[in-house]
Amino acid sequence: MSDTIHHRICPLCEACCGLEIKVRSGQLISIRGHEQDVLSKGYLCPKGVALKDLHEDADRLRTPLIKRNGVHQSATWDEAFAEIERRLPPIIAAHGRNATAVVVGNPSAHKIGLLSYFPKLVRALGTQNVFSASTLDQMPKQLASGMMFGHWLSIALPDIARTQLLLVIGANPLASNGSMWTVPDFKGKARAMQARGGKLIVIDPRRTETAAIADAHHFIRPGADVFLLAAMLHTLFAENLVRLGAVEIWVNGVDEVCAAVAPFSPEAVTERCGLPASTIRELARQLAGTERAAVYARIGTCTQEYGTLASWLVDALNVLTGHLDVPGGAMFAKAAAFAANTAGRAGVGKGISTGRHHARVSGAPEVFGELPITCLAEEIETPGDDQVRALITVATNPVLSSPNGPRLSQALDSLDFMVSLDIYLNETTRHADVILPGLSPLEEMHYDLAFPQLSWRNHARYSPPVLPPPPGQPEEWQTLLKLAAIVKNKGTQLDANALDDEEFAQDAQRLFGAHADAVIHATQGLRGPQRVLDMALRSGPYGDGFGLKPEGLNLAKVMASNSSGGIDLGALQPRIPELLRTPSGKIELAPLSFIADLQRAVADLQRPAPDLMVIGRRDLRSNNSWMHNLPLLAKGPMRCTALVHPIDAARLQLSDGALATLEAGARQVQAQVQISEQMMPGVVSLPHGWGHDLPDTRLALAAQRPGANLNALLDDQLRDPLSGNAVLGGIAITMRPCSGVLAG
Ligand SMILES: Nc1nc2c(c(=O)[nH]1)N[C@H]1C(S)=C(S)[C@@H](COP(=O)(O)OP(=O)(O)OC[C@H]3O[C@@H](n4cnc5c(=O)[nH]c(N)nc54)[C@H](O)[C@@H]3O)O[C@H]1N2
Ligand SMILES: Nc1nc2c(c(=O)[nH]1)N[C@H]1C(S)=C(S)[C@@H](COP(=O)(O)OP(=O)(O)OC[C@H]3O[C@@H](n4cnc5c(=O)[nH]c(N)nc54)[C@H](O)[C@@H]3O)O[C@H]1N2
Ligand code: SF4
Ligand SMILES: [Mo]
Repeated sequence: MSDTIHHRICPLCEACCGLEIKVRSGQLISIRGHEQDVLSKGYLCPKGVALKDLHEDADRLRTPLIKRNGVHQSATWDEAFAEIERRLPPIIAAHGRNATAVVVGNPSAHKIGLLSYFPKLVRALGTQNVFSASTLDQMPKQLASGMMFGHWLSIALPDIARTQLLLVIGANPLASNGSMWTVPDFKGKARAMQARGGKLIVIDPRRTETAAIADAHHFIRPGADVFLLAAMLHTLFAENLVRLGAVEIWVNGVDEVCAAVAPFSPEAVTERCGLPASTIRELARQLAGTERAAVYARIGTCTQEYGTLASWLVDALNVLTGHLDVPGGAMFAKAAAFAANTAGRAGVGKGISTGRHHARVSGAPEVFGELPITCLAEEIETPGDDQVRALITVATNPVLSSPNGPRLSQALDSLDFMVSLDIYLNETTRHADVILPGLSPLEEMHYDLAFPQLSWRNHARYSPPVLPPPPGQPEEWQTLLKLAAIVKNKGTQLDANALDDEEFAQDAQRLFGAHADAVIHATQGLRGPQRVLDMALRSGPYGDGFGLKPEGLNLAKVMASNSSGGIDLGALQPRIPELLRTPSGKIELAPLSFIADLQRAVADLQRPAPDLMVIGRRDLRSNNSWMHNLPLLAKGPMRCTALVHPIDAARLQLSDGALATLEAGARQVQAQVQISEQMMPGVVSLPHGWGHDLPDTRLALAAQRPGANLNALLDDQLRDPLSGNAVLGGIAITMRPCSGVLAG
């Protein structure tokens, strides 16, 4: 039988590479980069190749599991839904809607079925207890961008194709392949920038892979970015370097920012940052003095107690150096579908708000419809009205990915009922009473709902399924609709497609009012996420307007471009004021809550550095907590090591390769020491997502070399107060040698 070639966007990380997949007789033969892909041009990383391992992994779940007498047993879909119907609605009937909670995780961002249908489950549940990995990750960036530009996903990205200076703070795209910035082959693009005379500068407590190719790298004390950024702004004002450039007439609040950063002279912050005042001034001058420049900051600056402030000041720097919304600066993508910043009236909007409700136990405010995920354990543990008794998890493994995992694990055990939509029986789903598996990514269609809003270049790409799904196994959007129906007491017998027709009709009515029938007619023959996508593309900024603009995009056209690598919609274009959705129609440079929170940083200027702090790390061959079971990625040296500077190692009598105990308060983990000059003295780096040594999981390969769970060490009570984001770095620890042998 002859080989067939398929083209599929990789769903594993934000780079969204186009892959070329060879299939013979239903078997995967090879996976490589798709040279013609308009976004990634043939680039891929080892994880993309490992999609074959994922597809073939014997531990990946292919049937539902029901826990009976403490043991997970295979079940049919009918049995699984029946069990959920038997147990979940009575809990809601007895204790109310807030007795349920949902948590959704990172892979859902890469699944159109999950991302577009999860909100339907949330609406059906009607609970305020909605949690996600966003509060372990980018919520500060979304909050800052939302307050400044008016929508949660209006994120400014470096226009790397044209910039001459890129300042990267707390991100390591050479390992992560970019985040809140879809930029496949960052390294190639950075090298091209350097080849045309541009400079890459990295600020990170570790000399990372990205720092290693940079023109300059500066260590910073973990958690001190807000001080550095405020001092750079201070320098701009003090040295009369502020210029607003193209967005000048669209900015509110310059004077307020000037006043707010007054306490943060470079001299005042130098100790706190671990950076000389002269370096801070020089960075500000370089940024102001380079015509095409951008500041990009990511998870290192978000997962800290000043996450929102740091994210805000990054864009304040972009604005005040005249680099926002200009070629070569920090620009906004214009996605073909699903972007709120292309919907409705251009240039003005409702803006965003937070705190529409609060977490019952901690009082933490709602942000973007969610509560901080680090509140989940206490919401389950604490008795009272609205105590969480039933939980649905969707593509998430917070026992490993969220701080104080062991506490959460215990809390999950105390639930009355738990359902997980997940493809593995892992550290979190082992607590579930019912597990409902999704398909292999290669058995699903794909269109990135979020990432074209964050891409280095505008585009539209669609992937059909590479392989047919196993007979009888629903797609995840269908499973979500069935769950929603159960919660709404509609029973288990309703057909998912009929439920979908009903939902779509409602969505069309909400979005298109009097034209709803025409939209339903125009999209007939489609269903599920495909139909949602066609509607979004056709009504989007490049769309055919359901026939009004025949040259415009629709699903059929995007589908037809699959083998030629998708549709290129060009380089980033200036979008202000059209993109803005703030009530003022301006960029809000000085949101009141941010200015107020900056007082916290003023009070904290003198805090001495702890002797030792821990930060996180990513590795190209790993992906948060769930890809350690794939042979291609698992081979090679142990990646879950604690990097320690030689000075610290000598001081603490730690030797390379030996086991050490890391301790923070009452929490501790054991990890293998790796002595490394990459580290800033006083800082230790340990990756997250490890710790596969818990019982009752089904991850045979991962369990052979489990690694240490960094999140068993971290405190679930530490949050950025504005965004609710967890603090994952800069935590004070102690470290000492420990006798013992490490598996693997
Ligand atoms: N200390 C520390 N902790 C961190 C971080 C850090 O830097 N330091 N990073 C944080 C960040 S940025 C993030 S995003 C979170 C991630 O945390 P989570 O969102 O919880 O993601 P993972 O831990 O990767 O778990 C993903 C889950 O999805 C399942 N899964 C994979 N594919 C599918 C699918 O197609 N369908 C379904 N239904 N399930 C699927 C996997 O089996 C696994 O259970 O971790 C955070 N945790
Ligand atoms: N291979 C791989 N790729 C991934 C993932 C993965 O697990 N593996 N996860 C994906 C996910 S969910 C995300 S969110 C992205 C994240 O993508 P990135 O933001 O690029 O994440 P990291 O590689 O963890 O880089 C964060 C950097 O911040 C530094 N840092 C830590 N604390 C501080 C601090 O206080 N200040 C400063 N300035 N720097 C600090 C760390 O040393 C690290 O180098 O990666 C995605 N891509
Ligand atoms: S960088 Fe790797 S994991 Fe990320 S999308 Fe590309 S191939 Fe997939
Ligand atoms: Mo993330």
